[in-house]
Amino acid sequence: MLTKLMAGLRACLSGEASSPAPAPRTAPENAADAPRVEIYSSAFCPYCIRARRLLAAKKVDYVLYDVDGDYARRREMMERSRGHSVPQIFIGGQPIGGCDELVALERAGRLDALLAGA
Ligand SMILES: N[C@@H](CCC(=O)N[C@@H](CS)C(=O)NCC(=O)O)C(=O)O
Repeated sequence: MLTKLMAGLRACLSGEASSPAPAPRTAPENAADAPRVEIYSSAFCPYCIRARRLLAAKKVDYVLYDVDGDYARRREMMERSRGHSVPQIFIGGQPIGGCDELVALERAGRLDALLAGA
């Protein structure tokens, strides 16, 4: 248990925590029929920052849920995603996983289609 916690902490600290996440986009630039993108996130989580950067680079609007200190929101995240780490990302209501899964979809050339609702 302690080993797992330490590994998680190390992973967090070894990331890009020093650079801030981009602000969530507020101007709705997604196509009107594009699926809703939601991300459960924590302020100092490098995986969250990375995932949000990727979405921002693609000019994707998303709904951001900050789970820091919000136990109800974190519980909702765990129930919806069946995951316990942040970020947890949903596209069109479907859980796609965390940052690694988002990046894997991008590398596989499948993310744009998902974001377009194809
Ligand atoms: N593979 C995951 C790693 C995410 C991760 O380790 N997040 C850390 C925060 S930086 C976390 O939530 N740790 C707590 C836990 O795993 O319960 C991803 O790509 O999203």
